[in-house]
Amino acid sequence: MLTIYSDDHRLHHGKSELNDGELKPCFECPERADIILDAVTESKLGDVIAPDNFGLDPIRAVHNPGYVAFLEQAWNSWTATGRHGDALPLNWAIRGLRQIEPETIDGKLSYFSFDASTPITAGTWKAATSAANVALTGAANLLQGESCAFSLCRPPGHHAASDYFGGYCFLNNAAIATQYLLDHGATRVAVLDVDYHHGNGTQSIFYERSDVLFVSIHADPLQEYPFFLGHVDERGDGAGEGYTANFPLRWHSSAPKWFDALDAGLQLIADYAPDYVVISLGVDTYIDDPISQFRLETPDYLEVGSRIASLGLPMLFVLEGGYAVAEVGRNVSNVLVGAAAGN
Ligand code: 7XA
Ligand code: ZN
Repeated sequence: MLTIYSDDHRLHHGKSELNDGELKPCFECPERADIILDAVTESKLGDVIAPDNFGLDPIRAVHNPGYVAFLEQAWNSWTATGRHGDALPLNWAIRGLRQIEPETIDGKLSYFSFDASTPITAGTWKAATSAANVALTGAANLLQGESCAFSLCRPPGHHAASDYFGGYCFLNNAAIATQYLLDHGATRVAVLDVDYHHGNGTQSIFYERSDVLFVSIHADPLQEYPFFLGHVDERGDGAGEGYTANFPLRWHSSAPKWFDALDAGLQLIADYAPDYVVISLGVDTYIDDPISQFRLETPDYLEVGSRIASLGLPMLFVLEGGYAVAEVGRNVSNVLVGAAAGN
């Protein structure tokens, strides 16, 4: 299995996020990627390569150009106002408020975001575009015949929609890779999101399309972040009706219950018969994850990988969440080892 990685992820290092009513050190930190890379290397999964640069076109194929321009400029606009610390939004245009893009950076941060957990720093744009290139390089290798690749993306992506950021995500790496596969010969791609949190960004990007099947297993949005998407009755719209499948599970759901949902999701993917499967790989389903409430344990991740590989399809794993820093490396590498063994 090929791994794609870039040191550029270190350029994004937020200081704090709003959590439990306090500004706390960001859970999504550079150390995560370093530890995962070490575990992947120790597991002798295969070559680790640097990403190619695909430019902005594949990013603009998924994200609104105005949003991309905002992200590119955000740090400069923020510091031009005399601020030096990380940029965070202050309020949001909820019910009854108008969706008109403001002129100032503070207004734009609010307009283009949905939480206060996702600081923009000096290196965020460079790191986010590099993560997109890491995902795209994985996709390009699949198109060239590779059966399985791991894009070690940081910052993650699945909460980022066409025109908003949040949940530690700026550019939707999995969606960008998926669109690239479709633009280069694939007819159908399945996205399987096994992160603890619902992939609201990915769902909304592909919600009205039948060329992407989006399947997600996640904590019930009635209880858990991102709260406002991920219910079972969200099944797609228009041409996309029937091409979104959500498996929300209650807090503290057992591992067997989680695996039942995985099997049901895999059956949908098998029936869809896609050319490729893109897996949004979060391991914040882990029992000791500091911000999550599921119960998977380290050996379970081998089984996650081997069940996904049983589809017998080319697979691109794209890193999302997982914050139990001491175990995140082994948990991710176990999925990949399980997938490689079953491949
Ligand atoms: O998959 N998404 C994540 O892991 C990020 C969840 C963000 C929660 C925000 C808590 N302050
Ligand atoms: Zn997550």
